[in-house]
Formats: sequence, structure tokens, C-alpha cells
Amino acid sequence: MAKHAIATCVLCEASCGITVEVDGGVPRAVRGDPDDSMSQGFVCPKVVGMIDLHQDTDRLRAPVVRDGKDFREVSWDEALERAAHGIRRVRREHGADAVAVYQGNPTAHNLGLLTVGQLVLRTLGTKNLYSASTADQIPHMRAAHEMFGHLVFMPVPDVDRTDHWLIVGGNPAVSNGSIMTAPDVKRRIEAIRARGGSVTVVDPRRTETARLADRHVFIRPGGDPWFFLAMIHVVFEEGLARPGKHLHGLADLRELARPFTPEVVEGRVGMSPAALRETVRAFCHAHRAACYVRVGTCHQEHGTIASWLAYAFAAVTGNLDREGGLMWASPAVELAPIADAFGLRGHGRFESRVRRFPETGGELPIAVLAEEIETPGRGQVRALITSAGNPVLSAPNGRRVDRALASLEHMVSVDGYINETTRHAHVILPPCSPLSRAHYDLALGAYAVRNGAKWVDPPLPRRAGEKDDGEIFTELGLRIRLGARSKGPSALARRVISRAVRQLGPEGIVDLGLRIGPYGMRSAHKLSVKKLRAHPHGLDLGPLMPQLPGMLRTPSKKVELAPPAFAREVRALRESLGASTPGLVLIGRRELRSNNSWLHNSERLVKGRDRGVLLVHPDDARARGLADGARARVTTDQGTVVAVVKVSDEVMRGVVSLPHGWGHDRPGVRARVAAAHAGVSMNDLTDDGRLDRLTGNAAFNGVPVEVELITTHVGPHASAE
Ligand SMILES: Nc1nc2c(c(=O)[nH]1)N[C@H]1C(S)=C(S)[C@@H](COP(=O)(O)OP(=O)(O)OC[C@H]3O[C@@H](n4cnc5c(=O)[nH]c(N)nc54)[C@H](O)[C@@H]3O)O[C@H]1N2
Ligand SMILES: Nc1nc2c(c(=O)[nH]1)N[C@H]1C(S)=C(S)[C@@H](COP(=O)(O)OP(=O)(O)OC[C@H]3O[C@@H](n4cnc5c(=O)[nH]c(N)nc54)[C@H](O)[C@@H]3O)O[C@H]1N2
Ligand code: SF4
Ligand SMILES: [Mo]
Repeated sequence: MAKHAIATCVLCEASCGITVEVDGGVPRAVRGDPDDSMSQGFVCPKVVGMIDLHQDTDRLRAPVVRDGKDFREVSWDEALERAAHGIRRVRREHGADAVAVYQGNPTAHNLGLLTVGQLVLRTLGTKNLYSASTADQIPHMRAAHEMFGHLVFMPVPDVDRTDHWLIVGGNPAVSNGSIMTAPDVKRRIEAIRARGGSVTVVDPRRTETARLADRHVFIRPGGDPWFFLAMIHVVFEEGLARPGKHLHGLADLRELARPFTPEVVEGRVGMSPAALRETVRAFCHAHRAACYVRVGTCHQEHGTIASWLAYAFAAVTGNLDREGGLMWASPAVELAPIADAFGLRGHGRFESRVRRFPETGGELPIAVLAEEIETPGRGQVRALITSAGNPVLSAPNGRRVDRALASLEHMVSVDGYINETTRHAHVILPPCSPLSRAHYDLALGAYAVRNGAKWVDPPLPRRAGEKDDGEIFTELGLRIRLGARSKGPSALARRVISRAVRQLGPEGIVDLGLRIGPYGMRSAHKLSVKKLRAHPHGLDLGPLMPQLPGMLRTPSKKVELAPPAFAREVRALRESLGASTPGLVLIGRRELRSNNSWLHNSERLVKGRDRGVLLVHPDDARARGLADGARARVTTDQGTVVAVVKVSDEVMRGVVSLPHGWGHDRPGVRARVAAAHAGVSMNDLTDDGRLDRLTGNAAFNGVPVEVELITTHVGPHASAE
């Protein structure tokens, strides 16, 4: 008899409620859960990945160790001891900084990794802490830190109550939303329009989201800081400012924006002054408007400035902390105290060894990892722990990362796959599939467009010997003897946190967090894990509520509109206005059935037409003799890939686009389906020297490239050279 288990899809930030049909312990089908309090039945095509991942025979079911080229299965005891022994040895011989850590994107969706994983990895005492955050949202975080007082205080658009949604550098119709848990974005966009509102998309590509919107305006890659400065300029010039309360630095912001008229920035932004002014007016004339920036505005050399100005634009137009504008969620388990406990706060307390790049939230930019491994001297990285990440494909200049990883003395990966990164590991510790672990959205709850809470018990039993990520890190942490040797002022705190996390476990931490949280014991909700278990489809905790000024942690207890560190950068922006723009530039894109560098081993998700095509504008194609199906060589200072061309005016003139996350044809990768659909890695082309100046975030977009015709005939697949 088939059973139906209630769960949550963890494959993206939408966190859709699902039901899984289970027959004889095997998941047969997955559907949207119509009773889910947040997603009400919505799922996207990627949801089948939850089953395919669980069933994938290439996914490791037992730990493996590598001697030479080949991996062999070993017992957990042997694998954990070997993993820990190497880490202990490198720490003993070369100090704590010689062990680096990289944590990838799925960490954000994994309760064990967000609790025990953070405890072990963020308290190792190494300054070589890296994660996908510095290839993603750290510019938003730094902006939130300076403006609102904490890195985790990133605001979200209140899409369900807005009258105008301005989307800059995000494509939620495909990504399903990011730093914004909003299942079924398409329906929400349609609802805005149905209630008489409108949606504008600003993007160098006419995206799937742009097609749902009322208006799309092209922007030159990297033009966003100038765009927002001019937007703010127009707000003041046209008397459209409606600054809300609790703001500091309004006059300074106005002064900073003064020189940046739409006419002055036109060349850099690639937008006519009329279109820019129209964008401001559409926003300001709406009763309530939300300005949403996402990864496209982060992957650039002034990503932090773009994030700051976007939030500031919302504030000066009276759309911050207001219904239908940018708001903050009130999650059932508060995120800031957890972030504090793990040292995820602040900026600039130490620097990387080689390039002297400052940390943010205790982390260094992923773009410097390779040089920290390659460069000899005290503090050189000799060992690496990766968890839920694939920097060989996801970091800028991935080929260099690939070479650097091959030179490590010791590498441990917590991952279910032997992929481009983990093939370099000496030990791989595989977690069970997401369908065999408990789930609570500890991180994403802080970025939901509606407050809610849901606890999921493991929908499927584990096979003998399987462990989840939390259990793996508990055992690894014990064997590394974490804390035993640590000294200094934070050592005691570290030991206290360590004991608390170990004794409570992930479920205990959530339970405690719920009880002391805003819907806990002191409220009418009385939330606890037990209470959530009684509501397996989740609890709706209502719309977003105003949070100012209580939540602010800035010294002034106000929203800082012109933080000095940012204001200084505006000068640089003025100077580089006239800088000549290169010929063609490359931007990335995401695809509905893909997920960064993974889920490519699911036949159901990768089948179909070749999606890894290079999009080229008709004028640029003509100038280079390129037509649909032609094979072209794409070259940067870092490398070359060969891709099949698709001519399309959906990209702006001067811009070409490739998806990231592909390139599975490297030797040793154990994922048969993915290898057969290898594609090319965009990050063979990107530059680890092009960074957001204020955070070191990878500037993946706007990379100058040359594109040349190789052959006009239709190639079977894109390939690396
Ligand atoms: N299906 C699917 N869903 C995903 C993922 C996936 O790989 N596949 N990845 C997940 C992850 S890790 C994340 S972080 C989120 C990201 O979520 P989104 O931010 O929505 O992701 P993208 O589709 O990359 O959107 C970025 C947009 O920025 C545009 N862009 C590029 N350069 C610039 C620029 O300089 N300025 C402006 N204004 N726009 C620019 C691109 O054309 C693109 O449309 O998606 C998540 N969801
Ligand atoms: N050029 C370019 N590069 C980019 C981007 C871009 O837009 N353009 N986007 C960037 C962004 S936004 C991001 S977030 C990064 C993502 O970069 P990464 O986080 O480095 O890479 P992912 O592809 O998400 O790799 C996820 C890995 O985690 C494993 N995994 C999945 N679930 C679990 C789990 O529950 N536990 C464990 N232990 N492992 C798990 C998978 O098997 C896979 O190996 O890429 C960045 N790189
Ligand atoms: S949008 Fe798709 S991938 Fe994202 S959580 Fe929902 S079903 Fe899963
Ligand atoms: Mo991401």
C-alpha cells in the first residue's frame, strides 16, 4: 500500500510543500501539497529531482577514500578517522589557518549543516573560511550590515501587497526567487497586475520574468550603481522623495546622487534618459512599490554599492519597512542570534594572507582560495574541508581552483557525489538524501514574503549506515577534538556553544529557538517542534510586519542612508564613468531544470534540447558571421570554451550569455548522466581578479569576451577546449 509523506522540497528557496508517494520504502511520485501553508500546491518541474536524487545509483551510499586515482568504499569509522586524522595533523604542524573550509549553497537548505555544520566549521579557528556567499549575496549582506546593523538583515519585497514591483538583476520566474521565499512567483506577478499594479524588469536579457512583466528595460552589465544613483537623482529632482522615518544621512545621499543625471550615466547604464525617468515615475507614482535586486546586481565590481543604493532608493521613496515595499520577515526562529553565535557578523576584522582582502562575516572571498593554496609561506592552506559545494565549477577561474585542489595535502568532502571538486578529496563522507532527513527552514524563514513555520520529520527511512549531515559533522567534530587546543577569549564561548549544540542537536536547537522566539512561549502561538508536528502542512504566521526602529542595530539606531565606506566609493564611480566599455561582455543565466552545478545526473531534468547555448544579439552575430547552430570559440584572459550559438535579440547588443554550472567532462567525475550532458563551464572564462571592491564577491558578469566563428555547422554539444 502506498503511503503519502508530507515534506518540503529543498532544491531552491521557494521551499515548496510536497507530498511524496512511498511504496515499499521507495518514493514513486512527488506532488505539490495543496494544504501547504506557504505554497498551496505549487511546485516547479525541478521537484522530480527530489526523487531522482534519492534513487540515483551514482550517489554515494557509503564513505569512500582515495588512494592515488581510485576511490574505494570503507566503513564510517575508517573514513571519519582518516578525515579527522589529516585535519589534526595539518593543524598541529602548520596551525589552524592551514585548514580551509568551503561551504556551498545547499547548506542554506540543510538543518544539520546550519547547526552542527556551522559549529564545527566556523569554530575551527581558521581564517580561511569560504562559502558560496562570496559568489552570491555577500554584497546585499554588507549593505544590510552598514545600513541596518546586521549582515543577515536583508530586506524582502512584500510582493503580495505591492502595486509596483521593480526587479533588477533577478529572474524569479526561473530561479523561483532568492533572498525571497515566494513560491509561485508567476501567480504573484499575475496578482499584482490583476489588482491594477505593474511590474518592471531591468536586465541585460529579456528574461522569462520580463515576459510576465509590463515593462522590460535593458541595462548594460555592471551599470546598476550608476542606474540607481540616477534614479535617486531623479527622485529628488522631480520632487518625488517621500522619506520614511528613522533615516539618517538623507542630505548626504542627495548630495552624492546630485552629479549623476540620467544623461550623464546614459553611456554606462545603456539606458535612455527617458526610459530611466519613466522607471522612477512608475515606481513613485504607485501607491506602494517594492524594489528588488538580486544576483545580477551582486555579480559585479560594485555589487555592494548597487545593493546599498537599491535599499536607499526604497527608503527615500517611502517604501522601506512599509506594506507593499521592502520589509523584513519575522521568522519563528530568529536568525541574528544564531549568526552571532557562529561569528557571522561584522566586516574587516582580518584580511586574507596573499591579496589582503578583508573578511565579511568571518569569511574570505572564494576568489582568493586558489592563491591561498598555491602561495607558499606561513599560513599557506594545505588542507580543505568542502561541504555541499562545487567550487571547481562555481568559483571564478574554476580551472585554477581545480589545479589548486589537486595540490592539497589533505581534502575531505561532505557530499553525495564524486564531482569536479570532490574528485580531489582524500575522503568523501556522503549524507543521506534530503528525503531521509528532518527539515526546518532555519535560514530561509528570515527571507520569506509571508511569515510561517513548518517542521518536517524524515519522510523516508534511511538505509542501514546512512547518516545525515548533522550526524556526520557531530562525529567529525568530536574526532578533530575541536576546542581541545583552542585558546584565547573566544575559546570559552566556543566550548559553551559547542556543548550546547551537541547536547541539543538540530531538533533541540529549533525547539529552543521556537520557544524563545516571537511566536514562542510568550505569545499566543506557543510554538515548539511538538506544536509544529501537530501541523504537518506548516503554520501561516501572517503577513510581514513593520520592524523599525526596534530591529535596527546600527550605532545611530537609524537606517544609515550614506555609510561613509560606501560614500567614498561614489567618487570612484564618478571617475570611471567615462571609462571605455569593452566590445562584447559575458553574463550568466539560470535554467528552470538545472540547479547551479548539480541535479545534472537526473535524466528527467537534463533531457531535451541543448540548453547550454551561447546567446548572441543579431547585430553582434552578423558582425562575426555567426548564425544559429554555429560553433563559436569564446575567449577571455582566463580561458576558452566552445559553444553552440543561438542568435537572439533577447540579449542586449554587446552582451552574450551562457548558463553556469556545467562542464562535467573532467576525468574522475562519477555521474554518468551528467557526463553525457557535460556542457562547458562558464567559470573557465571568469576572472578571480574581478571582484566587488567592498566584499570580494565574484564579479561573474560583464566579463569582456571575444567570440569567433569556428564552424557554421550544427555541433552536437558545447565542449571545453
Ligand atoms: N532553476 C534554478 N533555480 C535556481 C538556481 C539555478 O541554478 N537554477 N540557482 C539558485 C541560486 S544559488 C540563486 S543565488 C538564485 C538566483 O536567483 P536570481 O537572482 O533570480 O537568478 P538569475 O536567473 O541568475 O538572475 C540574475 C539576472 O541578472 C541578470 N544580470 C546579469 N548581469 C546583470 C547586471 O549587470 N545588471 C542587472 N541588472 N542584471 C544583470 C541576468 O540576465 C539574470 O536575468 O537562484 C536559485 N534558483
Ligand atoms: N559564472 C557564474 N558562477 C556562479 C554563479 C553564476 O550565476 N554565474 N552563481 C553563483 C551562486 S549564486 C552560487 S550559490 C554558487 C553555487 O556554488 P556551490 O554551492 O559551490 O555549488 P553547487 O552547484 O550548488 O553545488 C552543490 C553541491 O552540494 C551537494 N549537495 C546537495 N545537497 C547537499 C546536502 O544536503 N548535503 C551535502 N553535504 N551536500 C549536498 C551537491 O551534490 C553538489 O556537489 O555558484 C556561483 N557561481
Ligand atoms: S520551486 Fe521547484 S525546486 Fe524550488 S522548492 Fe518549489 S518545487 Fe522545489
Ligand atoms: Mo546562489
